[in-house]
Amino acid sequence: MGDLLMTGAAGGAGSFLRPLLRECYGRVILSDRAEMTDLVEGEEFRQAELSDPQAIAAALQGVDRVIHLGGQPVEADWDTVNASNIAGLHTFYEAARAAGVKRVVFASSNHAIGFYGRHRRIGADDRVRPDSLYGVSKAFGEALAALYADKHGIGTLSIRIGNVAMEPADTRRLSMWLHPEDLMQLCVIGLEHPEVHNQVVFGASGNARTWWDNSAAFALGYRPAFDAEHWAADAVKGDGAPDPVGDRFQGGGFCSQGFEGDV
Ligand code: 15L
Repeated sequence: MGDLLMTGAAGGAGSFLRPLLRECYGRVILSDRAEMTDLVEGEEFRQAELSDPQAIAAALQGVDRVIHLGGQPVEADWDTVNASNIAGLHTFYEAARAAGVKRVVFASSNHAIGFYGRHRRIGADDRVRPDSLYGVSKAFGEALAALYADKHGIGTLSIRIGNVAMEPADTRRLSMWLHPEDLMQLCVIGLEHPEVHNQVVFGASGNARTWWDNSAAFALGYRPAFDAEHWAADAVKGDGAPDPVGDRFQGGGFCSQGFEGDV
């Protein structure tokens, strides 16, 4: 059996997952474009920038399963999004194919479907409605994952992550918050479940106010242990000033950035 690699390991979700991965797998290879110096027993570090095919190939040596969190994590200009999340993701999948990787957990995002209204309940098969160039790049990532699954046999679980944090930060997050342990559960499903080929699931805990039908994840055995509602009284204190556009849509402020439509 090959090694497990996690890209984007220095980021927020990566930092939450590190101890959980060590506990579950004992050994994990971490990769990030930023240098990481706080390694502990069971962790190895391979520095790589997604736009550098040689570095990505070196990071993937001996690896057969990847949690791919790396890339641009929020909205940015086209060149930045393209370098990491479009061209960079293609570089990553090509290197993964060449390295013989069998499974990828792809960190997609709620921003691939951010322009659905908050009154809508959607499932993983509803069409994408990106709210930003970043959201478009995540929709592209889901499509690239489908191609590499169907054509090259790399099974991928694309997780449309809501917001990973210890507690929900505001009213919007009450509907799409994801506790790190629930994220870990989804990652293990993505890495291990024999039926994963090219599935899209929602990365959300068992939130009472959810906007998402996550039956695709439940069918794979996902049993979230947390519900944002438990923190509802505190979460609403995190709400910012009213946003007439963002407050209507699931993607929140990503929708109002540069918005020129009708409110
Ligand atoms: C994301 O996709 C981002 O990576 C994260 O930083 C948050 O902005 C999150 O979405 C969110 O919508 O809360």
